[in-house]
Amino acid sequence: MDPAALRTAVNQLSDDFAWLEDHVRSRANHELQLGALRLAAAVVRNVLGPALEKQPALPLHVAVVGGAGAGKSTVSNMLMGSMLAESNPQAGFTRHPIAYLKGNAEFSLPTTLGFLGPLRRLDQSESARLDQDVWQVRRVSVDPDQLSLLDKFVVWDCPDMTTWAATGYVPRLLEVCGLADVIIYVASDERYNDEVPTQYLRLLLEAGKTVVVMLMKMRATDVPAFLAHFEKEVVSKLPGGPVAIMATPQLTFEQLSDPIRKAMDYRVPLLNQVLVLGTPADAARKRTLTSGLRFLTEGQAKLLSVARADLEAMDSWRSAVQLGQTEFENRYRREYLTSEQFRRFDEALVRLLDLLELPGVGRFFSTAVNVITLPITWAKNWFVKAISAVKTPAMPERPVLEAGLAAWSDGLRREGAAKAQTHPLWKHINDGFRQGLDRELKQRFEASVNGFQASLHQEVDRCARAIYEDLHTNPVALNTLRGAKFALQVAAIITPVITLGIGNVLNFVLVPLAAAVAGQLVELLGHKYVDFRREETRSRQQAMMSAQVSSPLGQWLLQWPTTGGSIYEKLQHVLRRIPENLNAVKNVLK
Ligand SMILES: Nc1nc2c(ncn2[C@@H]2O[C@H](COP(=O)(O)OP(=O)(O)OP(=O)(O)O)[C@@H](O)[C@H]2O)c(=O)[nH]1
Ligand SMILES: [Mg+2]
Repeated sequence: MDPAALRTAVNQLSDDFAWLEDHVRSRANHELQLGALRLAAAVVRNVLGPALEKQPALPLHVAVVGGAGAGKSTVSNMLMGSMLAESNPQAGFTRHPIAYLKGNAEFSLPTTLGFLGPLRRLDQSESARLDQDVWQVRRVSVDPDQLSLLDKFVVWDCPDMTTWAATGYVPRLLEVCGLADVIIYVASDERYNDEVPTQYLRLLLEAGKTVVVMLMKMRATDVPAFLAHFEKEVVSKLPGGPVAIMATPQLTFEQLSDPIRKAMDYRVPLLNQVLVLGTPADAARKRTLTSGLRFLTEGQAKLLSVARADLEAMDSWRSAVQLGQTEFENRYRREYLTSEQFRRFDEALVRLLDLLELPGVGRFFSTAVNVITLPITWAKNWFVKAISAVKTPAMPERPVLEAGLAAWSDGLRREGAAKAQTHPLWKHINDGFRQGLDRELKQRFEASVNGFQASLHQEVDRCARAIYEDLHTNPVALNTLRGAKFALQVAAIITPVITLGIGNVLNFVLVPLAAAVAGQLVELLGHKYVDFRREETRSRQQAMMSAQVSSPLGQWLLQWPTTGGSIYEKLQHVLRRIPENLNAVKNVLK
């Protein structure tokens, strides 16, 4: 794949995740899944994108996250060794991500298009309280004699994790989480197992992020008990786990204002832990990339499951359409085809029997036989007429088809009305019927039925004609059949004569009778053959109707909600494209 195509794949991927998120935003109880989609898009933009562009591993990114007022800005200050991050008693103070970068760093932030997605970089320093979709960079001067992270890492102080409401600052937070190589999850003693931050922690672990937990603000004597408690109450219920759980007891004001010298006991272990995770940098970045890809590919079904309700609604629409189609086809067979006699075949039978008559002088024989069997044939015809029930004529074809269509369409309209409240797709269908979906269906039906009937008449005609024309073109078969018929009649005539002797008066009765029976036998075979062909034509007509009328209508109905630029068309598109693009990107990166 060429670089331009890859770039397109990455852009489409992050756009498609964003579209999906937008698509399900209005639904209730989807917040966690929306968060996962947002994180997925952020991983695509900030990890996959730079990797494809072969951006260097440095700088690595450490993001400091946690509940409101947990001590994130305080931990950020410990990490960078200065007081640049505003820690504030007001919970929810930090409102946008702030990147702390070494003042004279040899590295720079990624230059990939789409880096940090929808967030705008501020040109100048602003208060951490600025509540906008922005991020800013603050430069930190690093004392070369002190242990520092900033030779390798950018430290990101983030807004809190106390809500999933995507309308506020949550997208800013998740954007940086997607980027991060290491995440420090901060929890303070009073709220260490709050539900929402714990849900975030779970998501980060599910996404394969490398997480270090830092517990804050407890009394020094409580540290062991607190660590054990966190392990038992929170970590044991999570998938996988953080790489380390650390604690910083309540610091004094002096310690907070000079973490390098005065909070060394807590700062140094934390720095060492993060540095270990970032060494070597290439391996750390590779880990971020691999786990990001795993999250996106193995977790794909879960990520896309937000669209499950849509897919279920589409499935139930498909079932309703197919059910209607089957009933339409059955009705056609039941009400029309089974009673349709195809008169052309009766005519074909006459012509077939005619063809079996002997030509030339043989005609005299046939005529003679016909004459002597005439009274018996009359008697038989009269008898058959008397006992056979009057056949009900078939309903004309078109009204049957029209009634079938009306039932199909009505059924779907009723289903649409009944389910309109259950899912937007059904509402869309219900609206469609209100705006004339059934009229459009009828128009399509008319067009296809006209085409079908024209081709049908030709087909029935061809089949009926084939019954005798085939024999015309095959003189060997024709002569064999004629010969067989002749032999049968001769045998029927001479058998009584030989048996009774030529002078027996009974011959006057038995000879015509035997000749008539032989004639009837031939006629019966002809009937059977023509009926067989008639039945064949009936099946073929059913198949033709299905191919030319009911199937195209069914297909059109199935597609209807997903065409014409509807969101369901886009949804199908997105659900198909995400796996394709992921695969393409994965194949290049693995
Ligand atoms: N004395 C003392 N105060 C602390 C300690 N850790 C945090 N605090 C205070 O707790 C308050 C909240 O800390 P922050 O670091 O601002 O917390 P945060 O997680 O960044 O909060 P938001 O940005 O508002 O979400 C601040 O007033 C801090 O000074 C500590 O160890 N000792
Ligand atoms: Mg803060």
